[in-house]
Amino acid sequence: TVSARAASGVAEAAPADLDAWRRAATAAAPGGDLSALNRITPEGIVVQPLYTAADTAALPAKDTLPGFAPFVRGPQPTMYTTRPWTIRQYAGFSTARESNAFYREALHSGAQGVSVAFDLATQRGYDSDHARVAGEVGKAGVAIDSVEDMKALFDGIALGGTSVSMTMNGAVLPVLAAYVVAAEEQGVPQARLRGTIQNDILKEFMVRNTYIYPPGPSMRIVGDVMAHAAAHMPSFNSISVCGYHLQEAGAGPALELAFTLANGRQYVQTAMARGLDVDGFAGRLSFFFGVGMDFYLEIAKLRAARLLWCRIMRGLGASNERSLMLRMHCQTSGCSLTAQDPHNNVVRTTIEAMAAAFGGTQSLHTNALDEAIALPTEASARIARATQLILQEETGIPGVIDPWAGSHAMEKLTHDMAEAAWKTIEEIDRRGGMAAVAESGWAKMQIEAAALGKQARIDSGRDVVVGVNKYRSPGETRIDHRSIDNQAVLADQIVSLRQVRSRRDGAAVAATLDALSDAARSGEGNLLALTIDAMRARATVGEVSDALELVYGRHHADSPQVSGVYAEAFESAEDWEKLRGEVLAFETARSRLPRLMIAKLGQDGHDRGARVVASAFSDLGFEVVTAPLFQTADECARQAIEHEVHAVGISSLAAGHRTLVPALIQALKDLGAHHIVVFVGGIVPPEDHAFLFEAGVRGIYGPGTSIPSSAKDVLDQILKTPDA
Ligand code: 2CP
Repeated sequence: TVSARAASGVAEAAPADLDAWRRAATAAAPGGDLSALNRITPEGIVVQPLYTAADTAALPAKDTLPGFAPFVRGPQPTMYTTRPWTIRQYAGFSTARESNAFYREALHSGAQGVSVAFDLATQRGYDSDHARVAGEVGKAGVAIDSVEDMKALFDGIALGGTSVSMTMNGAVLPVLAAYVVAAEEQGVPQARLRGTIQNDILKEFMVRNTYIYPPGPSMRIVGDVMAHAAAHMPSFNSISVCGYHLQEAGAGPALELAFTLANGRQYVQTAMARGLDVDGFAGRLSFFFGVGMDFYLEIAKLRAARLLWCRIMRGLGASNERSLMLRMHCQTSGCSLTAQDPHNNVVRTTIEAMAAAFGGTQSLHTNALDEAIALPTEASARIARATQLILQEETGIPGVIDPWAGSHAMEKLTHDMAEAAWKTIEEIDRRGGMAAVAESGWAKMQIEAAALGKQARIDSGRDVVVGVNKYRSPGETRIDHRSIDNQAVLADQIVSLRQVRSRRDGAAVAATLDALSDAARSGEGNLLALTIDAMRARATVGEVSDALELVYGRHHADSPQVSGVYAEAFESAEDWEKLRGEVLAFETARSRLPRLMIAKLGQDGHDRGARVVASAFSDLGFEVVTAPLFQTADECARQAIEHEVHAVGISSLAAGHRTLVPALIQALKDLGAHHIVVFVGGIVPPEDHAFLFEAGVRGIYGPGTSIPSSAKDVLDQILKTPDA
C-alpha cells in the first residue's frame, strides 16, 4: 500500500527519474509544451521550473567554502554567525545639526554604522550661497560647506569607533578632506578612520550625473584618493563601486553586475598604471549593489559577483586573499517601491532585504516605505531599520552561512548569471574598455534600452506591479511625509559660511587653493593631501571646487537618445494605435506635431525618468527636445521658447519642485510664453499638488503613471490652450 511504502521510505529513496518527470510535466504544461514553463528574463537568462543534479553536475564552482577563494559563499569563514551584516541606513537632510540628531537617535536604536546623504549643492561642489543651488540646499541630503559643518555632523559620534560611509563622488576631495580634518580635531588621526567614500565617478558619467569635471581629470581625482588612502588610511575603503544606481536607472541584474565589475577593474587598472602595488590597495575596494524583486536572481547576482571579482583580480595579478575578495554593501531597490498603496513597500523591502542577506552582503540599507513619495519620516525610518533587526534577531537567518548553497537552482542560476555578465564584460573589452564605453555613451544606452523595455512591460501590463498596474486600490492611501524648510536651511548655511570666512586667515586659504590649482595643472602631487591642507585652513567646498574648475572646467554631457525600444516592447497594440491616432489628429488640428521639452532643473541629475519619458513620447509620435542637465528656471524657459515647444515636462526627483517649478512658470510668463503648458513628473508628495496646480502646473504624473496615460493628458492640455 501507499502508506506501507511511505513508512518504509523505499519510494522516497528511489533514484530520480527525470524522464518520468518530464513526461508528467509536459502533460500538465500549457499546450503540452514544457518549455512554456521556462521564464526567459529580458537579459536572456532562462529560469527553469525545475532544477536537478543534472543542471549542476558540470559546474566548476558549486562546492566551495566561505572565507576561501573564489568566495562565492561569502568573504568571511563564519559570516553572520559571528558578526551580522552592518545595518547602515543612508540618511541626511537639512542642516548638519539636524542630521546629527537623526544619526545619534538611529545609532541608539539599533543602527550599526552611519551613511551620509549630502544635498545636491554639496555633491556638485557648490557652496550653499551659490545662485545655482538656492532651491536645493538641505533638501535631498545634508548641506556641508566647510569643516565646521562636518564637525557639527559628527558631534558626539566617535569617528574612531563608528564606521561612516559618505556618498560623494564629484566633490570627493573637499568632502573627504573635511571629514579627515573633523576627525583630526576630534583627536582621531586618519590612520584610525574606518568607513567608505563612494568615489565612483564612472557610474556618474553613466547614470547618476553628479560629476563636476570631465572624465580625464575625474579619474585622476579617483586615483589620488585611492593612493592617499592606501598610504595613510589603511582601514578606510577608498571606493565603493556602485551597481545600485545602474539598476535604479533600468539595468537588469546581469548588466548591473557586468558594468559594476568592469568599472571596478578600470579603477584597479588606473591605480596600477600610477605605479601602485595591486595588493597594497585592492583589499580596500568595496562594492555596492541594488537588490530588486527578482528573488532568486538577486541572490545569484551577489554570489556571482564574488566569483567573477576573484577571477578578474587574479587576472590582474593580485595574490593577497583580501584583494581577491569582493565585499559589498546592498540597498533594497528604490525603483521597486510604489507611491500607490505605500504600505506594500514594507513587504517588498523585506523580501529584497532577505535576498541581500542570503546573498551574503556585509552592510545593508533597507528603504523606508515612503521613499517613492518623499524623504523618510522618523516612523518610516524606524520600520526600515526594524526590518533588518527582525531579520537579524528573530528569524534565525544569520545562523546558517550561505544557506542556498547546494541548491541545484541557486548554483545553476549563480553560474548562468556569472556567464551572462561575463559575456558583457567581453563585449566591453571589444569596445575598448569601461572608460571608453562610459565616455562614448554606449554604456548609458544599454541601460536606457533596458529601462525602456521595463517601462513598456509595466505600462502594457506584462510585468505586474501590485497596486499599480493590477489590483489598484479604489481610494488613495495618504501617509505623512517629511518636508524640509529649504529657505531656513539656506539662511542657516549663509550665517555659518559668513562666520567661517570672517574668522579664517584669508591669505593662508588663498595659498592652499593656489597650490591645489597648480597641482591640477602640473599633474604633480596628491590632490587629496593638498585639499586636506585647504580644508584645515577653512577653505569651503565651493572654493576647492572652483580652484580645480579653473584648470579642469565643468563637464557638460551630451548623450544620444534611444529610440524604438519602448514601441517594440509595448504589448497592447490596441492602446498603442489609439494614442498614435490622437497624436496624428493633433497634427491635423494644429498643422504640426505636438512638441515637448523634457527638462530637469537645478542640480538634480537623476535623469532616468526624464530620458525614459522622452524616448517613449518620441516613439508615440511627439517631437521631443531633451534639455541639458543643471539648468536654472530662466535658462530652461528661454530654451523652451527657442525650440517653440507646446509643453515643458519637468522631471523632479530631488524635492526642488516647490521652488524651481513656479520659478519656471514665472520665467515663461515674463518672456511672454503663457501658452507653453508645464507639467511635472517624478516624486511630488500629494500635499504639494494643490500648490503646484495653483502656480500654473497643468499635470502631475507620479511614479506608477503609465506613459500613454500621461501622454494623452498632455495632448488634451495642449489642445485646451490657445496656440502662440
Ligand atoms: C565582519 N568582520 C568579521 C566578520 N564579519 N571578522 C570576522 N568574522 C566575521 N564573520 C570584520 C571585517 O573584516 C571588518 O574588519 C569589520 O568586521 C567590519 O565588517 P565589514 O564587513 O567590513 O562591514 P562594514 O564595516 O560595514 O563595511 C562594509 C563595506 C563598506 C561594504 C566593506 O564599504 C561599507 O560600509 N559600505 C557602505 C556603502 C554605503 O553605505 N553606501 C551608501 C550608498 P576589517 O575592516 O578590519 O577587515 S547610498 C547611495 C544613494 C542611493 C545614492 O547614491 O544616491
